[in-house]
Amino acid sequence: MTLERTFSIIKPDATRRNLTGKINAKFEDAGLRIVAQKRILMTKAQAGEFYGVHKDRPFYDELCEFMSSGPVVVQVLEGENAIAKNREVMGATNPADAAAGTVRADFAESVGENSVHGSDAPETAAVEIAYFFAGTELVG
Ligand code: DAT
Ligand code: MG
Repeated sequence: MTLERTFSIIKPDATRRNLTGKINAKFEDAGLRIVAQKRILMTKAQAGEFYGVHKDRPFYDELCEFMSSGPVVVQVLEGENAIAKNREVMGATNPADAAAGTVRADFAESVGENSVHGSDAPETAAVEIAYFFAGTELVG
């Protein structure tokens, strides 16, 4: 069995509604282990750097504003095929398209305020984990 790690964020719309536990239960029920986790407040500049890949998209400013509008929970999830599995549990970006039972179908408020972030590939997972966590903070 090969364990993989992915990076996840529980976004401000979800922490505001006290949904951290309910979202974590979905991750754990799917076989993902939370091997690191902390609640932080991102600055707009930090959100901008994190989402730099989207800097030319029309929603970039709104996204950075939103991601720094309240506390987020940054976390590292570990499991078999963790990246794909987490994307499955998250559901589609737009909650209107998200499959029943996914985090976004159950909790997201809109395409912008969609409750969770999850890495989309091994390379981005590695960069995103290192952006928020030191190796010593990950306890498998
Ligand atoms: P995902 O979060 O599913 O990986 P993404 O990487 O394409 O989606 O976009 C990053 C975030 O940007 C997304 O979670 C919410 C926001 N976003 C994407 N498309 C948007 C849109 N059309 N309008 C507003 N916000 C959007
Ligand atoms: Mg993405």
